Amino acid sequence: MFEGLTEKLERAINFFGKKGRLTPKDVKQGLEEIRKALLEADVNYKVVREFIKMVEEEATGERVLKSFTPREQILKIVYEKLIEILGKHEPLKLSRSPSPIILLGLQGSGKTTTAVKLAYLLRKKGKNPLLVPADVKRPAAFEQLRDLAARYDFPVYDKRLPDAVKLSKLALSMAVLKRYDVVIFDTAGRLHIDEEMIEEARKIRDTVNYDELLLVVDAMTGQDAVNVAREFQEKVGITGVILTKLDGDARGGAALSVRRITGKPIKYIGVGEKVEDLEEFHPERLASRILGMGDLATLREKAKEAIEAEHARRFQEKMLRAELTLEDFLEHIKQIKRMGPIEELIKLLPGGKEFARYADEKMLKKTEAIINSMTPEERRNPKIIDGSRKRRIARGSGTTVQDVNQLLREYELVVKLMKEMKKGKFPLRFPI
Ligand SMILES: Nc1nc2c(ncn2[C@@H]2O[C@H](COP(=O)(O)OP(=O)(O)O)[C@@H](O)[C@H]2O)c(=O)[nH]1
Ligand SMILES: [Mg+2]
Repeated sequence: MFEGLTEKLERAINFFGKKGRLTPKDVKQGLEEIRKALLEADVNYKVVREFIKMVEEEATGERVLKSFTPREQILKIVYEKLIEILGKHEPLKLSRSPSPIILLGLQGSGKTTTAVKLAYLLRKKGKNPLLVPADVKRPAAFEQLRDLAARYDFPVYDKRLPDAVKLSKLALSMAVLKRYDVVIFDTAGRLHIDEEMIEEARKIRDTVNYDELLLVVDAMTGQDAVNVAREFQEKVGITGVILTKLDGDARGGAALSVRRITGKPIKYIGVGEKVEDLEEFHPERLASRILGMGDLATLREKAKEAIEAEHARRFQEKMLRAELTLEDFLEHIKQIKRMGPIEELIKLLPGGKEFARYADEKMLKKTEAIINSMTPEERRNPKIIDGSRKRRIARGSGTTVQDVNQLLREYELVVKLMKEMKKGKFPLRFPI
């Protein structure tokens, strides 16, 4: 996947490694290399321009971490900006039962294969999908879907009608009746976009009250894929894109351009011919693949360490003085949250298990609300929090007195652990 791009970007990024300190001129020159790498990978020129601008602003800005070499800094920035350009992960919308999902796209883009792949992914999530061959013109299209689906025991709507719109309508009623919870429509493609195809897509769009109208595009076709996506977006309107054949020698241009050019999210990526070869799109994963993993893992580690070290130092100081306030407690929990893979870090924490619950988003919000409803005095000296204060705090934070009690108990537990640690009862395992 993206070998050419990975190699070229690596070379461009290594360019920054040669220098001890970077001058603005060095930065310009390095960026020029990155720009070339992206253009050669067939990334849309507007997207390239935007990307370079984003990287440049960040690279010459203040927010650079001092403990990083210039090469590491640029790698980090490029990684973050790739993620931004690729766009956010947006889960498939399944708002009702059955949820209709329409697949559109040119012939050969991978619609039929993707329909079955999607059914496969959805079944793994406990769904019961029905496949609908809405390409009524080519008998072979029906047979292809039927045969592929049969291998995995997926039900296929098998009524044959000359009208794709009528067929879609009937299939949908059948899905309601038989309680399928997702209906995937595999529509007719053409070699090129033409009016007839657009018209049919619009009709099906207007007939089926869809949850998703997904365009399947072949990533190997680079900017052509992006142009097709733009045209579909303009003429039919889509809710997202599925990029197929990213396993081949796709250069990366389609993947990196499609979100910016169409404004629509990439929802899935096809990474092989097999039915198992469809993945949910996650920008970090794709960006990691583009940049090569090993390098990034080291970088991530280092970034984490740099941030942790500072936080840990302050936290540790307070701990050793055994004067952790509720504010510190909250900051500490937030910090853990920010650092990602919670489980790993939890293990390193003093009183790790007690903290684990706070890593949960809801719990964190609650804790934050409770602490925010306290007066500064209460935060510094929780001992003064009596019954009436507890009631006030609970009311103010939209929680219950039990919630407040629980937080205070856990805080006390941590303070106790700290004291024990101070006495050397169990060893400090820092950072964090
Ligand atoms: N390597 C690879 N091949 C794919 C992928 N998705 C589809 N294909 C192949 O692309 C060809 C066309 O796919 P098909 O589903 O028939 O496209 P449709 O005409 O849009 O329905 C088939 O040979 C598929 O096996 C993918 O993600 N990777
Ligand atoms: Mg097909």
